[in-house]
Amino acid sequence: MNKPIYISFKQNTDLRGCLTAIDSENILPFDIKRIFYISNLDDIERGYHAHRKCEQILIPICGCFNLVLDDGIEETHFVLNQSHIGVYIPLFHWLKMKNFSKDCIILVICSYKYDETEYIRDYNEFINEVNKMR
Ligand code: T46
Repeated sequence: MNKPIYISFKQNTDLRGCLTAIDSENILPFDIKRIFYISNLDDIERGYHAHRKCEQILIPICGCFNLVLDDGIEETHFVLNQSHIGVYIPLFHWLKMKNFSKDCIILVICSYKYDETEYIRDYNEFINEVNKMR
């Protein structure tokens, strides 16, 4: 099973501002099939699911939030507070997102189309499936 990791993207900063490029050929562990972004976040936690087929990279392009990833054995905590640093989420990792700043916008890069049947939204089912893979 792949491990979650921080991924840093190159920032091009000059007097005009900052441009961050996400180059799938050089940096990403998968081909991009879809992107979406999450904004207008409240204090309510999001996530509480895992993916069977869709790998993802989450990037806080504005503001900050906390991410917790659970591989069925242990939780790993990530602080996402820089617009050029994201976290790669492998398959079969239960994810929770919380502590969003008021200005937070999360860009999500995906390896797979939106398909509700590839989500695992029940934690006991997640544990059962992960244990079968070990
Ligand atoms: C994830 C985290 C980081 C769509 O119609 N199309 C889409 O491409 C997506 C991603 C979602 N939806 C619908 C499904 C739900 O009715 O949008 C609604 C909200 O989705 P959800 O409750 O899953 O939102 P989050 O923030 O808990 O999770 C989302 C993604 O769904 C998920 O893939 O890993 O962001």
